[in-house]
Amino acid sequence: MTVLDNPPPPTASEPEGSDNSGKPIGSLLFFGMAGLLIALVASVAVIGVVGLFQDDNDGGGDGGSASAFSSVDVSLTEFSIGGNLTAVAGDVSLDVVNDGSIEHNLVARESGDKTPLLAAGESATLVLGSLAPGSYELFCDVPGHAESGMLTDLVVVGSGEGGGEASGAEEGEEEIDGAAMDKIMVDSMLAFPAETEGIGNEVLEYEMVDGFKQFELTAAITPWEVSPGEFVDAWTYNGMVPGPQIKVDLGDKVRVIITNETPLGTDIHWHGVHTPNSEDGVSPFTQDPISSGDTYTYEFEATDPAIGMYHAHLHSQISVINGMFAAFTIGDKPIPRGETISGVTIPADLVLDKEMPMVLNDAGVIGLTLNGKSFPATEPLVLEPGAWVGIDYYNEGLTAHPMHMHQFPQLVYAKDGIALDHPYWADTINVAPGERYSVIVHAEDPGVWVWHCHILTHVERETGMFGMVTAVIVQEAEG
Ligand SMILES: [Cu+2]
Repeated sequence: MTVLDNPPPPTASEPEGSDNSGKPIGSLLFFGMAGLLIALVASVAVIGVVGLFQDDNDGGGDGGSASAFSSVDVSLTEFSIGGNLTAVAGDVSLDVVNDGSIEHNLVARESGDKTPLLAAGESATLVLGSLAPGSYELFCDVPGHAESGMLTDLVVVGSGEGGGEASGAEEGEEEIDGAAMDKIMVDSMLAFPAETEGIGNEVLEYEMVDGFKQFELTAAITPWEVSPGEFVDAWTYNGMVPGPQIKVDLGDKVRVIITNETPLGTDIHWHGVHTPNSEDGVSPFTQDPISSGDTYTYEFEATDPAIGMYHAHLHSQISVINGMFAAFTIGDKPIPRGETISGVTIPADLVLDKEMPMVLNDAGVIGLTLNGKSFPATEPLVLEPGAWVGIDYYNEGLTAHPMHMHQFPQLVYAKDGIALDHPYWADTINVAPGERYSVIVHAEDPGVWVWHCHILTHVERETGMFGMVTAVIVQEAEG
């Protein structure tokens, strides 16, 4: 269901809803994203014009000629395998370029042939030998990458075949159907915002027991709808991705009881939170692993302010990237009220109209996501004009993400929960794994303002927009 199909009435009293954005959203979103769209069409066009050609001496009469030779350009990015992945039966080789920002390789499933691990910008040729018509699976075998999207098929057709995408490739060049690609992209964008089951980051309730704020967590593998209709087996705390937020006050005594229903041992590390060494959650150094089926209790006093995270430490490359991560906050955030930064004065009596955690991930079964959801299932930030909003970025993934907000500068006032002596305004904030950046934004201008990771392959692929995109939606002022 798109917003255009079924616009619900705007509801001024419920600015947080993801489905109250009203009829103009689709068209506004389209124009707001026009730049991205153009960038995508241009980049895919480059990828699309690949050399699917045959030797001159393949005279056309002999459909299965062994002289046919296809060289196919393949582009590796986080996390997809791009290019016009078709070839003519005969000798096939792949010219593989790592256009991403981290290491990848390319493996042919059937033969096991593979390129070396390619650093960003490196290339290699993968010679596959003589291939009969059929489908040949290609993937990146860096752990987690195939699951995140780096899995595709090379389609090999007979040289006399006219079907499919190879039909226009007679004289060595593939025709690009630009209108069809435009439609795929625009349709994918107009699906925003889409509803899915499950919302992460719910604030976790506690009980007061023996003077402790006592929180309970269950770690388990549970279904999670990452994008509309796409359910994955996520590793979750209390069934949600990101896990529930824990918020306590300075000086609180904190008790967290975790029951481990995952098949692996686990622990909880309080990332960016001051604790006694015994509570640091790094088995086997500070505790034994919490075996599958066991329950374990952490206790510490919240002695220092924190804008932190909690996540598993043992087997983190499985459990964390698959969903076991969440926000942990101690005390008030050090917003620079009354200060003037680059000529802009923050009101001394500023009260935030809304706060939003923005947890980034890019790997495992969760993949490229904002708060556990891939576009168009990402939640928009819906605001009244003139609203002040606080956003805390947390990166629980494997690579950095430059988070760009259209129109509104973001005032960065804390890094990893530590107040900056010199806060600064920025429209793009590069958040590396493990980092947290805390910002406030003054959203003055109505409209749909796209908010996304600026690694463009983290937001678009040939099947349309996906991944790390959402929008700030500032509603029209009430007349
Ligand atoms: Cu990114």
